[in-house]
Amino acid sequence: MSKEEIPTGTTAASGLRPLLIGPSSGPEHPYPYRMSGPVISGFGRGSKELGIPTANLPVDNSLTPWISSIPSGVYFGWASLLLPPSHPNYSPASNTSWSMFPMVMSIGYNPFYKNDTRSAEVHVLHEFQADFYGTDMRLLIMGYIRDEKDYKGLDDLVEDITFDCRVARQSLSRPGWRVKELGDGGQFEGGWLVEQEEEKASL
Ligand code: ADP
Ligand code: RBF
Ligand code: MG
Repeated sequence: MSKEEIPTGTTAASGLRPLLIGPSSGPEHPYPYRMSGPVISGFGRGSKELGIPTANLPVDNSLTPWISSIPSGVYFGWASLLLPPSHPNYSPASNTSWSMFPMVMSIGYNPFYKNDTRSAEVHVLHEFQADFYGTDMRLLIMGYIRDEKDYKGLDDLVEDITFDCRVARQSLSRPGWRVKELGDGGQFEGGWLVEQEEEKASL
């Protein structure tokens, strides 16, 4: 079997890194994982000033039992936001109230900052004109990029995160990884991202 050539790039702290994750056919077991919840306040470290704002989600073992057992690290996939009509970026896909975007995220303890609680934070690969705290977010986590690392300085951390963003964009642009619901040739079944919430059974 001939090996496919995988494009690479380099960063100062991590050297040679692959730009594509997984086979072109699409994500493999156990992916995708689903996660959802309201966007909450994070550590308030000014990630936004670094150009890498992260929308934090509650880490709740009862809602997402798998979260305690998956390795800490950097993941990528799709984020769906239920933005209110008053938000400047309100522009849902057709037949739904949700808007979909590619994303990169970190799950873990941020060794560079030595957190003592496990966080899940998502950098949405889209430029927003306003914050969206409190908005419901759904995630389809499609794959794993790398382990979380400690860094000598903030510049190295930011360079690796910027590279993660390139990996996510390139990996998700393949038809087997792009969600059908975007309507532009994607083949991956992402219906859950845009489903209306089931009517709550009345008690
Ligand atoms: P916090 O510490 O409260 O998480 P951040 O500096 O990480 O603060 O900023 C996160 C907030 O920025 C998100 O909750 C969201 O409202 C907003 N935001 C704006 N653009 C983005 C984006 N592209 N990805 C994620 N969050 C964004
Ligand atoms: N924090 C770390 O300590 N080590 C990491 O390797 C790391 N990787 C990240 C990758 C991505 C894609 C994102 C969104 C965050 C990552 N973080 C990591 C968390 C980062 O330290 C946090 O978002 C800070 O608030 C950025 O200033
Ligand atoms: Mg954050």
